[in-house]
Amino acid sequence: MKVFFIGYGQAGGKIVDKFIESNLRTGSDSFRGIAINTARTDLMGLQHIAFEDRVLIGQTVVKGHGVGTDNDAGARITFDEIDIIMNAIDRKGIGGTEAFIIVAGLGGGTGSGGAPVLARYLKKVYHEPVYVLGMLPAPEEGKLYSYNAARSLATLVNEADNVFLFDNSAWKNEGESIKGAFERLNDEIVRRFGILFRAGEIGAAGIGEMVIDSSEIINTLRGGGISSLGYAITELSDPEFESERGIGKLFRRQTRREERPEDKLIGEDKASRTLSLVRRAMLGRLTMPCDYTTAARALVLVAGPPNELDRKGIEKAKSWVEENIAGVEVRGGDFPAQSRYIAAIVLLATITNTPRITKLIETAKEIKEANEKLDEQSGMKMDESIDLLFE
Ligand SMILES: Nc1nc2c(ncn2[C@@H]2O[C@H](COP(=O)(O)OP(=O)(O)O)[C@@H](O)[C@H]2O)c(=O)[nH]1
Ligand SMILES: [Mg+2]
Repeated sequence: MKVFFIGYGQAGGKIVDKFIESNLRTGSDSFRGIAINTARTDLMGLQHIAFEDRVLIGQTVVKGHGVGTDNDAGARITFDEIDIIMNAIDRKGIGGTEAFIIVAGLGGGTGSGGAPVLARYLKKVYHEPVYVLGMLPAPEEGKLYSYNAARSLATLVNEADNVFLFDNSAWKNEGESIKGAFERLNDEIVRRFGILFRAGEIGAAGIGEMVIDSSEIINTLRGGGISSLGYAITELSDPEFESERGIGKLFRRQTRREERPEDKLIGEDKASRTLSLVRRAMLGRLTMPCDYTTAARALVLVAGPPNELDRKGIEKAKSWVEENIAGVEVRGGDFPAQSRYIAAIVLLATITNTPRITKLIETAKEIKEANEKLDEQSGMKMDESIDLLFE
């Protein structure tokens, strides 16, 4: 799929920077991207997004120093300077774009407040779907971050065509600081969503049996709401490695064959390997932990060397996913890629009943009530401005 990324705020910019890097590394032309921020230093820290594609907004208001955790300010500045942003997108050129993806951390200020406003404008101006890839804050970041994330998410599900979530708190390790985890988490994000967003790309690795095209991703996401992604890989045995071994080759080869049935996978075996990989992807840790049985639609994608993938495995995996989710629409295909690994992703689209989001909304309500008490005391209304923008 040809994707136009807009990295909004610090987290968004860093992650889009990595998507662009992966594009440069693989020689693909599927991704293009720009970064938008109120903080100059965040933009300066990027490495792969071209300088002319880094857009500083709110200069007259915050003078390049960012909005902190004030997502009202993030929304207002975006609203006031939407022309600057839309011009930057135009200048980059949207030719061939099949989807816009706004990437933002939902707990902060610039991305949290700005992403919903930008989503609304993009939808007004362009026909292509507008998706958001949002990162949820960890509770330890503080209640204000949860509050921001809840407000941003509530608005985003109305403005965007679908919201992919990644829950920072589910992905950081015990004892690891959230800041220390970001590099690693960003790699996990780009690895998973990179496969999904690249699906349908015709690469050097040949033609797959069942290559999916962008419209299948778009149709899977049509229900809107919130979506989550599962991922698993398996390593293929390496025949070159084996032939490099000298003495005892014969013996070793025989035992290896017994130990590593993957060496000679054919037909049925290949299919069950695909099925078990897809099961691992869906039952393992999802980008947004959720009850997969609530998903309205799903998409299964298996990436690897074409001779290791087969139609039957993907069909089996699709049926298995269909038996396990709420809806009956399960799409799927393969993605030829020259690799020592086979990777599977399962997109669970339009999920409901996520305890993490229920918790987030509870925290937000507590804060809202506390704020209202403060408002009464001070005679000011704190919670009006962002809501006003969307009435
Ligand atoms: N996964 C991930 N999350 C991040 C990263 N940086 C910040 N975040 C999250 O995003 C939220 C917003 O932070 P930030 O992007 O700095 O805010 P903004 O610049 O005002 O949009 C934080 O509360 C974190 O939960 C990052 O590099 N990776
Ligand atoms: Mg920041």
